[in-house]
Amino acid sequence: MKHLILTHIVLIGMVQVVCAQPFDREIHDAYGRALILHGLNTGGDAKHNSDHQPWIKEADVDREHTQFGFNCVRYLIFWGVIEPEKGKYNEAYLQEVKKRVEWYTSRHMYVILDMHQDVFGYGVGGNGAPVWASAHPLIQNLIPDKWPWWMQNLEPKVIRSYVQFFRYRKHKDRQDHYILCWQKVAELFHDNPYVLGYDLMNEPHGGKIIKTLAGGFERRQLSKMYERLIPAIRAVDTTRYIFFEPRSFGTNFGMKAHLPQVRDVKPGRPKLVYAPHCYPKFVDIGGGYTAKYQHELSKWYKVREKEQVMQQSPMLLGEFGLSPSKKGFDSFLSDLNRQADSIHMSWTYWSNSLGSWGPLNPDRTPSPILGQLLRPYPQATAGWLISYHYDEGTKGFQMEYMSNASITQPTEIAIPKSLYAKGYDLRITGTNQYRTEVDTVTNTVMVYVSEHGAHVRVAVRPR
Ligand code: 9MR
Repeated sequence: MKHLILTHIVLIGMVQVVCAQPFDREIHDAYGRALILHGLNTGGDAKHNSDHQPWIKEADVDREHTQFGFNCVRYLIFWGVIEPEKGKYNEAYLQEVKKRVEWYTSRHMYVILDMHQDVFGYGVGGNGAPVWASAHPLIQNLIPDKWPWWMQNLEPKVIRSYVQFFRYRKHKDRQDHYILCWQKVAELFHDNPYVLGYDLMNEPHGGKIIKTLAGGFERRQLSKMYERLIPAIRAVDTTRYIFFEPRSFGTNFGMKAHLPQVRDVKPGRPKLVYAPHCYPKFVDIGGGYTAKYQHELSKWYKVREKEQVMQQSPMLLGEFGLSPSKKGFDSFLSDLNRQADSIHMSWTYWSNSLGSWGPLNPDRTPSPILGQLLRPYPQATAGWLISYHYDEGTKGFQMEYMSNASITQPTEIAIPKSLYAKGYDLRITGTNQYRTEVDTVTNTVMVYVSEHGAHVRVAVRPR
């Protein structure tokens, strides 16, 4: 839905002029439908697996598509695996990525390619950047292993590596190669319509904590890196979406970002998506979603909504997740989902690796996480999506939209079968010029409305 934003109010004497500027709150498909994406990061295990691919087989992808109703994946790829030696590309790895990407796209699931990194890269105990792009690999480790993994970012050699990467004028070749690496990926995927886009850098970090928290990193370095990278990707690909993240440190918790508005350079409407992560303090690393920390989640949302208005882009919550052993994990996921639905935010859960935080146990049976992620949602809306809502208690689902009859493809709603053991009733009001179809393989309901501008209401109730 076009989101009307009051961008500025100009007072001229007693006359108040309000300038409004519209932006798309949702990602749109090639037919003009508003998309809501639900899917899984795939997967954390790829960081450590010898082939750097996630555990999945094609049958697992099929199960996500048909049984769980997911319509996308955030697929991890790594600069250091693509370009292990400076200027030499690992074509075999890219072909293996392509093969797996096609497991999704052949099923019309959307793929977001995430250039992943944690703790800078392979040369300094993390993953992401190639060894050759890191500084001082031999400086000794100072941070104890038992501390949370992201504390490794305090290692001097890690700090130095980030600082050098983002100090462009002095160490140009690091970013230049990162950019070439993205061009290589874009060349491989730009003509696959179900590759939705490119997540430029997972959880960017500036190295120096004070500078990072104070905003200098995002204002002067990260945004400049994006200003180099986005035109380079656009030279190869003007049709995919570009997903960009703020700095991770603090913003994952719910602190505000300092990233200036990121701009696209393609002709026509920009195709950018703001893609922050949500790990409110101290839910996943502390005592869980207890009364003391529940407000941290709403705080996170408030901050992100403001930033979305500034960024003028749809939002994807690229990562959120926690262990099902944490107190209140289920309320956390249900509160998070409710708020995501209320602002039409797409999401990808961290991550689908088996066991631990994953929705499946090591034997591939559902973990308690899965139940919290399965819900009806409007995957594609042929018109203006006004609202959608799922009540986990009653299992009732409602959505409202304004039909656009010039869109040839239907509105598609995922209705995971496992939620409705005895079936469900579907009620459509607001128009009588409609027909529905059900895809019994994917459990998707398709609604075709031939009336233009009808205020359509769809309701699903369990039998
Ligand atoms: O869950 C992941 C954990 O097992 C790893 O040790 C760690 C370091 O690689 O990364 C964790 O995943 C993080 C992801 O890569 C980036 N966003 C936060 C995730 C959860 O902490």
